[in-house]
Amino acid sequence: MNAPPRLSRRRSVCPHDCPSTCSLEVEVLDAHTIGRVHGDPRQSYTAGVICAKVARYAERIHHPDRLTHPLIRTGAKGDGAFRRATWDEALELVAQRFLAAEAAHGPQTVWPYYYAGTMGLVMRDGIHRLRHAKRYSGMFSTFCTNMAWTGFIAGTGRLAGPDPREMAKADCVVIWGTNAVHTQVNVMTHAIRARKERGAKIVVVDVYDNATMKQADVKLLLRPGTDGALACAVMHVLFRDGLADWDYLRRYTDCPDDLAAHLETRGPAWGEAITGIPAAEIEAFARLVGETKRTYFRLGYGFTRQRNGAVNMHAASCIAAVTGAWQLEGGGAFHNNGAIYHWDKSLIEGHDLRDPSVRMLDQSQIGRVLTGDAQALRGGPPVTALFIQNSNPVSVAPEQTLVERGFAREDLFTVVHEQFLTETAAYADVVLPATMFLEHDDLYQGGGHQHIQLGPKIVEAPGECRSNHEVICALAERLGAAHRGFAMSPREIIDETLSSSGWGSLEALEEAAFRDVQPPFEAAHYLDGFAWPDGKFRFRPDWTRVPAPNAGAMGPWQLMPALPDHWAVTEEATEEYPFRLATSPARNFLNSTFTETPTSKAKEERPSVMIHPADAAAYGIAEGAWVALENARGRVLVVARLFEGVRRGVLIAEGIWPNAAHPDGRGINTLSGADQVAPYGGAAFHDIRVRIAPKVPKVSKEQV
Ligand SMILES: Nc1nc2c(c(=O)[nH]1)N[C@H]1C(S)=C(S)[C@@H](COP(=O)(O)OP(=O)(O)OC[C@H]3O[C@@H](n4cnc5c(=O)[nH]c(N)nc54)[C@H](O)[C@@H]3O)O[C@H]1N2
Ligand SMILES: Nc1nc2c(c(=O)[nH]1)N[C@H]1C(S)=C(S)[C@@H](COP(=O)(O)OP(=O)(O)OC[C@H]3O[C@@H](n4cnc5c(=O)[nH]c(N)nc54)[C@H](O)[C@@H]3O)O[C@H]1N2
Ligand code: SF4
Ligand SMILES: [Mo]
Repeated sequence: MNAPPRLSRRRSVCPHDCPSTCSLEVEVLDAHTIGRVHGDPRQSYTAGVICAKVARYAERIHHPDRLTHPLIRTGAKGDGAFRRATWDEALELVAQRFLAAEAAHGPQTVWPYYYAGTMGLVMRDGIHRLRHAKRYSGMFSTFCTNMAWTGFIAGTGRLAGPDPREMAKADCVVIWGTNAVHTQVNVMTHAIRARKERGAKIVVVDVYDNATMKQADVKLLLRPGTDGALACAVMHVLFRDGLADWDYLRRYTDCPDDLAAHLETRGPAWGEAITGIPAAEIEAFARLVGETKRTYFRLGYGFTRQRNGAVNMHAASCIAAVTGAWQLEGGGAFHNNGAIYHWDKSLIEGHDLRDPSVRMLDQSQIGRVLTGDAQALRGGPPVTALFIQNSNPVSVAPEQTLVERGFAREDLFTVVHEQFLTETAAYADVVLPATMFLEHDDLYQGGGHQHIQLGPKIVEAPGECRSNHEVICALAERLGAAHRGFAMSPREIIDETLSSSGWGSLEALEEAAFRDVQPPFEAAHYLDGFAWPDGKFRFRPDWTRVPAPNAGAMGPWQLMPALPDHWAVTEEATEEYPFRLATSPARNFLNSTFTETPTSKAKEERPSVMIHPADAAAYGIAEGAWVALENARGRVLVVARLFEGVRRGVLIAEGIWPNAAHPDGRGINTLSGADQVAPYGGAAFHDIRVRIAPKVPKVSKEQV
């Protein structure tokens, strides 16, 4: 009889783009193989709990389709025909083509493109060092955080808030516009602890009765893009009924009298007309948060993916200032802890080489950039060479019709460094195989908590995979880019970055695996004042001066309301396009990641759309039928799911499926727009108007 394999458990961090950034314990079977992945109970935010898709990570890391050696295209663009190549041949070809493109059009014709496949600071952000050294085009990141961060900072002045573990000490937890059960399961751990131990109420605000709302005591189901109206109507009631904390307002906020006066005309009936939530439910919610001072507002990203998203985030964060919830343990508003880490990224990103005159191209407008839109190109040269790490734009970027047309260009040279042959990689001229997080060393911060964590290399990568850092350094050498960071190991970079940021050494972090850097209570609750020069929370933000990660106002920012309001700039339904579509996250996928793993695919079944049964009846649509959603940007086929938990006129399509999973090859982002949301850009992925095509399309078995 064979002895069972000896298990060792190694500590790591989940690298995925998820606010939970869980501490992990990984079962290691041998130098190449892992078993189950567990949440580390020693890290108090993870508290031993992780999502199912990462618990079964063995399916992804040991997937038979992983890329294990470089590939060079032999077929037409996008058809996925490649031959095997050596690293030397592939890197030589890339360098030669990048240098030729630069000679023909100048360095800005090369566009390094990336996002958050891994959130490790070394592997994610090292690409900046290469682009600064070469003066390649920059990228203005707009997929995810712009409206949310800008809207939150508008009030507080700082991207930070009360310790997320305090959710467990709240008497009411308001989970607003985040489907935490799908997207950041640990929020539920702490919220449910508050309910169990303190009888706390859990309120969920969303546009459908999603997995999180199913666990709520109070469900607030609103129309997409109307959260500002809900927040205003709630604050109206608080002022009207004497539930506003005037001592707090006078001491800590900029213009409470103006706000109270402004809200006089924005009561529950006004709120009902805009949000669709009955006035009595708005009143009850207002009373709950007004009488429960220890209310923790956990504000998510989802409700900000609207053209008025920044205004809505700011409005929601204002409620805690009106009730004075910020003062108490378990009270206040939290979105993300980005500001507490104060990283010195100069080594990782090569800041000493930065040239501020180099153009920044909008990540979400990649379709427009690649199809030669002069405005998107900022009047500069065409992009003729792309270098992609950590992102799958042919699936995740809006305006997919343009994106694919751009990637199909014969005069575009595309390099994709990937773990799988994604739909983006299938368009590449050169594909390079990438390591996964357990196969390289990296450093992580928690967005939804307060830990710095180390993810060391614990298994060998398959085949010839190389890490992002290795590829960046190898390219730098061939492209004549010089910086001392290109000659350092990831461990050396981690050590120096930790110490220059004031967080000790690699050795110390290695021993502990993570470090809790929660700021003191007074600072986290802004008891010493908010992070503006006068220390006051801003009800009246200066939208042009909100410190945002990227400079320069965008979108129709001049039209933004001065005080919290319903700002009617969303892609409203019309007679021609009578439905509002949100493209909410699927539980078993993470953006387009995990769409390759068998269990996730099986659990999600098919690309589908949730539709209210009365709307379905009006169109003669039966459960399980294929329907075509259309707008001015294109058309997408999905399976209808009849669902009572969505308002009439609203459609929900969960998940970013591969385009090829849709019968005619058009994915959900065919329908989303890439116009820049005010005031600092961003993509409105849940703010889409569509119609249901009158003719039900015929879908043959082979197409599915
Ligand atoms: N399983 C899974 N986990 C994920 C991801 C995933 O795709 N799948 N994505 C990861 C990434 S990159 C991120 S940024 C985070 C994001 O995580 P979240 O903060 O949860 O944001 P979203 O996933 O965009 O959407 C959350 C919810 O917002 C709702 N919503 C849409 N429009 C509105 C609105 O106008 N008002 C309100 N109140 N709600 C609205 C959606 O229906 C959805 O239920 O999750 C991460 N985790
Ligand atoms: N319709 C719709 N579209 C959306 C959204 C939505 O809610 N609805 N959400 C948007 C949001 S919030 C975001 S953040 C974006 C996400 O967009 P992306 O950042 O592009 O996210 P993923 O689709 O997860 O793709 C990440 C890719 O990186 C690869 N990868 C992972 N680790 C590494 C590594 O170490 N090295 C290299 N070279 N590659 C690696 C993975 O294999 C994967 O293919 O999508 C956006 N698109
Ligand atoms: S919940 Fe998020 S951070 Fe935690 S394991 Fe899952 S994907 Fe990773
Ligand atoms: Mo995201």
